[in-house]
Amino acid sequence: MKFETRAIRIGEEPDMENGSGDVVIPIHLSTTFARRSIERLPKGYEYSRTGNPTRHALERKLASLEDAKFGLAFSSGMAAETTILLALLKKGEHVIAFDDLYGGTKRLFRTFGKRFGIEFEYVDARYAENVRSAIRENTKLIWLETPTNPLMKMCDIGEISEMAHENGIIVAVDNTFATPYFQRPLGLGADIVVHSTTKYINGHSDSVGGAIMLSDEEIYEELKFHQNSSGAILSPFDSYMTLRGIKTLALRMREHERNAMRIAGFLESHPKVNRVYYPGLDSHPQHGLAKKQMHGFGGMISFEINGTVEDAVRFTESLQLFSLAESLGGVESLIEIPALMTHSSVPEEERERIGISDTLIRMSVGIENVEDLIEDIEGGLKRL
Ligand code: P1T
Repeated sequence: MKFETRAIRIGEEPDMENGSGDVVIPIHLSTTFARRSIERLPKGYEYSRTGNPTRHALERKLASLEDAKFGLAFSSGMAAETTILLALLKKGEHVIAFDDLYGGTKRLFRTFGKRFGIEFEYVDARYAENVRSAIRENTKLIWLETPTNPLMKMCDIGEISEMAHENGIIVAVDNTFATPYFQRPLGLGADIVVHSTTKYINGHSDSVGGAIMLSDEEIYEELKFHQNSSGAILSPFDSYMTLRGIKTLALRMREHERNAMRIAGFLESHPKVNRVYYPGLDSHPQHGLAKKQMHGFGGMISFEINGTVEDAVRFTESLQLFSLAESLGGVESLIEIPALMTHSSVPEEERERIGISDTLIRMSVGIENVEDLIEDIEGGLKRL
């Protein structure tokens, strides 16, 4: 079955024998499930934190889209990330992470590492040799985002996974920016895929959620145990919303990309724009890698305007169609300044070192009409 078909059909097969043949999975609100005897659970469900039919439908769909055996749906992307750390790491272990990551992920690593005695080491994973030279005896996990938030840096998932496995290290990839429509890390060699489903997967900015997809049964059981223990589950209503959103993932991603390509080209040729970070541009230093490991380039663009922080703030505040807001991946276009918003929790000198300047602007290009979007940006740049 192809991607578009799976996005619509998997997990929501009408139940013609025992159910009423719903073509859309119902929202199962029941917190508990009655059984005939202690040993006989109806369809395996006992208590809704442990398992819920609506959430299960979503988990099956998510797993299918990432070519994974197993899926788990969480109450947020951060809840999914926390569960990976809880399930896999113990005191004295070492984690290698890409130096450009979502600010909240770095905040989690910082606080978790300090409290539980785990060392997180950041490397520029664009160059796989940097990852190799950071590997130690006690390295347990390599954490990657590709493309990264917000600088759109990429790393070679296949090459890094190979060197990780030679050393018995687990590789987790945050695939939120690319989505499984454009990139499937498990097929490239990674062990775990993590998502903030709040973004493209749900796609409509009306549900906060997270997900983990993987095929290793042992790691899956460990993650499931910790999810159930901590209770970091997605609600039945949010599971339903996300199931509904996913059905148009392919359509939306094609349109996000088409609009982003046009806008990236427009920005690149504009005299008031200094630099554009978009993997689909020939000028992106890793355009070749993007073509090799992705099936498309997505809808996220970062860029530097030729001006001061005040100019950047004025520009983002002056737009009409791009809402000034954190988050990304919804049908509506959003704009933000990472240093002041999504990445403000990353210490200033660290931001400087990896290239997140105070004038860097990040755009989540929506699927409105692209001419309207360009007119909005053009007007904002003119006012500078
Ligand atoms: O917000 P939440 O669903 O908990 O997901 C966290 C998260 C994880 N990974 C990536 C790559 C992310 O971008 C995020 C959340 N990011 C934003 C809110 C943002 O505006 O960048």
